[in-house]
Amino acid sequence: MPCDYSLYLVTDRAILEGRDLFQAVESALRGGVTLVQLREKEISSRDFYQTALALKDLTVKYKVPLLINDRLDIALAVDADGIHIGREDLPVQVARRLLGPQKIIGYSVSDIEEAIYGAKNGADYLGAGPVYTTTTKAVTVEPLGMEGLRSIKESVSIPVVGIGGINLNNIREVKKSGADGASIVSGILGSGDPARTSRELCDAWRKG
Ligand code: TZP
Ligand code: MG
Repeated sequence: MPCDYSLYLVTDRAILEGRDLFQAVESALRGGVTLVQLREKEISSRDFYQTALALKDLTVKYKVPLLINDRLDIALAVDADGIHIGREDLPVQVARRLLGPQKIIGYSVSDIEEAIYGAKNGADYLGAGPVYTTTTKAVTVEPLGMEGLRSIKESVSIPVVGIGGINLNNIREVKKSGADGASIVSGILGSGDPARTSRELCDAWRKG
């Protein structure tokens, strides 16, 4: 089944500042996010598993795929729809061998060389970033900007989603640069009303 990457929510508890993760994600799902990635960097494997299990129920209810950041074991344990990995995680081809052909594998890239590597080794889509400056993740590379995002998109034939600093003010630019979707953390979870913000982001993406 083809995946709709257009409004891709990535979770981060720090952004929630104590607000409930499930309520925030459900709100974003009501607003129309098309894909959800559970990204946890600081919890135990058991807590990661329990969170993933509960989020799986929620995403199934809204018929939206759930991807797991980094952890192939957690993805397999909860039968998630796939994983999102980067160059410090399992190699893409190994993840593909373990997950099989049906699961979605996303790969993080910041330049054309990494993009070609990911596409060649079996990724289904690329997360290209940071597109703009962001404080959500400590990044060492310069933002790609529109030109960088466009050149990555043109270097591969698989879908490319932009990530990093995307919000209502710039999501149209991301679409114009040829991306297949916008991957967003703080632009949705940092909003007091994720449903409304997601609805507005969806509209902005659709109308271009
Ligand atoms: N990878 C590259 S930038 C980033 C990740 C996970 C963080 C994006 O967060 P935000 O809040 O949408 O800028
Ligand atoms: Mg990773």
